[in-house]
Amino acid sequence: MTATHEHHSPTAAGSGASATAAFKESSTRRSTAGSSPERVAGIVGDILKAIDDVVHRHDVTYPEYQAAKAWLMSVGEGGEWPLVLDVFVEHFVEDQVSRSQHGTKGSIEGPYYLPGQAKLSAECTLPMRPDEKGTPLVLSGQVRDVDGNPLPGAEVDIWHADDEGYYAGFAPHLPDGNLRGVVVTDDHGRFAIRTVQPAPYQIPHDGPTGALLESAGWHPWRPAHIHLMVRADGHRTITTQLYFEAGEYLDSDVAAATKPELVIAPADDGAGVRRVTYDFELEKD
Ligand code: MBD
Ligand code: FE
Repeated sequence: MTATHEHHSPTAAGSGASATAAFKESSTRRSTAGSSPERVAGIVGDILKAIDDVVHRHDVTYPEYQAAKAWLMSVGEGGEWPLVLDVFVEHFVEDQVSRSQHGTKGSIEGPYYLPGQAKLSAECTLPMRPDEKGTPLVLSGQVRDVDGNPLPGAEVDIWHADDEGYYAGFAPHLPDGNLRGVVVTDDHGRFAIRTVQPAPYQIPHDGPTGALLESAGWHPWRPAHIHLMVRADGHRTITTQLYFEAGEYLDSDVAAATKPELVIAPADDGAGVRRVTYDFELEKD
């Protein structure tokens, strides 16, 4: 079979299982620091009260309760909890955390971050297939602290979907590490990353998350985006995403994770390469 579309569409269950495994591997995400019985009771108690409020306001019936229960079970069985939570809930948490964050705006991490990617020098091309499709894109910029001092040796950890909207590590046809890398800034804190423009991302529609979207009449799309995690010693890591001006679904992101400050406008350089600069500002720990 030739390298065309259908045969390599990853399944919801496949990418869900990969996302679940990736999350479980990262122990740093499960710190219980700051927890106490009072805090658990307060937070969980208020979540239950919010559900109570919804049940009353919508006069929820037993069949609806049983349908919700069946759906929640299928989300677990399909390994789609990382997807469901990061699409529908993470943006609330990110919004709250960002209130105490200075410098570059953050956005949600989503389910497809994989640590430990290839370290690349400041001026680099992301790992890609020899025939990688998509418009060439060069993202360059500088990492600085909030006082404007450059941060040499900072890490720009970048990952994004390919020209068909698929992520390496979550779609079996893609080589590991494709369109992912950890770029180390130069002596002036600068970087220049060559890659290809990602396509909008469609939430897998053959599993329970897709079924919910369909039942609610909501579309399954995220606008095209590039994920970044920018780290420097002694500074607060920024997890964010960049979006493209005039991109489809910018105003209706199913994951509600766009911010006007994160929209870039690459310009064609006359040789078929789109170029854009974006600088990152990190606050001290
Ligand atoms: C993605 O690529 C993503 O960024 C989010 C937040 C959810 C699902 C897929
Ligand atoms: Fe994404």
